[in-house]
Parts: sequence; C-alpha cells; structure tokens
Amino acid sequence: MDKNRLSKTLSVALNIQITKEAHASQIYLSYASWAASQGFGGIANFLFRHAQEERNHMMKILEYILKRCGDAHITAIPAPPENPATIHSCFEKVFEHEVDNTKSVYKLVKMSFEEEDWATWNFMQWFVKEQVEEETLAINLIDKLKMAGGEKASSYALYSFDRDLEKASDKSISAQDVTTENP
Ligand code: OFO
Repeated sequence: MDKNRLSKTLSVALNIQITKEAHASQIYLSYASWAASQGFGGIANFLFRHAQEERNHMMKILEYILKRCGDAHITAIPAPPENPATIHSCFEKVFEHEVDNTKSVYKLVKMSFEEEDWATWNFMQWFVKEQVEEETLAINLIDKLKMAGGEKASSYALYSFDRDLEKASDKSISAQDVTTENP
C-alpha cells in the first residue's frame, strides 16, 4: 500500500522549500555575525533570532512531508551572499530575501491549489501569513533607518536603533509550538 499522500511534483517543490528556508537561516546567521563584528549587539541579536526562526520553518516543512509519508531529502545549503556594506543595506537585503521567499511560498500555494491538494494548500497558509509579518517587520525597520538618515545615518542614530533592537524579545517559537494565530 502506498501511504505517500504527496504528489511527486509537490514533494519536489516542498523539498526545495526546505533548502530555501535553511538558506534563509544561513543568510540571517551570516548577517548577524557581521553585525556583531561591527559592534551592533542589538541588531545581531535580532538577526540571530531570525536565523533560528527560519530553521524552525525548515523543520515545519520537513515534519509536514514526513507526516504525509512523503520523501524528504536533505541537501547542501547554498552559501550566504557577501556581507552588506552598511546597516541600511543589510535590512534592504533582508527585505529582498523575504520577498524572494514569498514568491516561492506563493508558487507552492498555486501548485497545491491546481492539484487540489487541500491539506498542503491549508498547510501553506501559515507561511503566507508569516511572510506578510516578516516583510512588514523588514519594511518597518527600513523606514526607521531612513528616518535615521539611511546610508548616512549618524553613529548616534545607529546606536539608538541598535539599542531598540536589543530590547526586543529573545524568544523564537519552535516549529511544533507554532499555530496560525501565533506564527
Ligand atoms: Fe522568512 O520566513 Fe521562512 O518562510
């Protein structure tokens, strides 16, 4: 008896998304290390936390594939891009990565809709909501940085921005504890 409840196409796409989430985690991890090396402890803390969140997203998809008795493949993760030149460009890049990830989430939603795989369609709605939150968060931070002077932000403005992020909570929710209401 074949217990696999995922089509070959969706299984491949979900596995690609696992690698994309792992890659996103590596990007946050590398930007966090860069920010820490520049003395921005608050920004680093924020980015390290997001690295963990992306890893949780990866686990969430892996667990879903296994729950549906599909084939999960763990592959190599592409290297993160070069370090950003400034804090402003760091957050612009974060936003661009999130938009890119949103596109692949939408692709999965479309595929599951076309296949009438309502379980996967429903599962992916969590990611649709999560991406809205992550894009909004990145946009808000870029707006704050613009107010602080953007690329020309003074050391004091960056110091205040860093201190604000330092105060943000350190807790990232594990994939298994996440709900649609509390992503
Ligand atoms: Fe950027 O959040 Fe994962 O999917």
